[in-house]
Amino acid sequence: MLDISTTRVTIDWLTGRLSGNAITSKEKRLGQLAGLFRHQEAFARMDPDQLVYTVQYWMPIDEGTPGGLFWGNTTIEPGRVGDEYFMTAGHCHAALNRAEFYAAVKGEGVLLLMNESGNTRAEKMHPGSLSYIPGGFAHRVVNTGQTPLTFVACWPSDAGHDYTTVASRGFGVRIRSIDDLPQVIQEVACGP
Ligand code: PAN
Ligand code: ZN
Repeated sequence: MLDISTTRVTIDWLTGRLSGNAITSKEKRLGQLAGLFRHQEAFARMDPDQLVYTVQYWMPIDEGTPGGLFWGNTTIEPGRVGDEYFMTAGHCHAALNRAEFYAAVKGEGVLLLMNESGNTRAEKMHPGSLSYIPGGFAHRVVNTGQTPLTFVACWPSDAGHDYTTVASRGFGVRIRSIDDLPQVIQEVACGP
């Protein structure tokens, strides 16, 4: 007789949280995100220890292995730097033709997707939204709501992460609160 084993990892679908020994996690606090937000003066006035987002990963095989998959979740806290909402740093995959799924569990937000020509589009994220991020598209998530935004993600184990491209060129747009509503605004230098 064959034993039926239990899985090494479980998901709480109400929260997206992963449990199990194989899970790793990371936190991003404001102080680690210098240069990300447009309004540098507002940034300088805020607590560098303030939590912006947390990530949990399950990497069942070594990073870089072709043909495998990784699973993770991200929770972005509600908040703003000036009129710009809290968001992930954003990246493109180092292997440019590697895609990814994002599915929102809780909260409200916007996924920014920028192709290699620098054209950006924005997609709503809400509980149940499922977004396909094609290979070659830089991706960033913005929490436009009053509560934490949680989404789960699945991506290839040989995708890799390139943060320098997004850090230097941005997305061409920013999601800002204008008259208390999230708006996609073309990037401009921070004025008075
Ligand atoms: C996600 C992201 C996660 C955090 O797992 O890594 O949301 O965002 P940053 O990596 O931009 O800080 C993913 O897209 N993996 O490929
Ligand atoms: Zn990714």
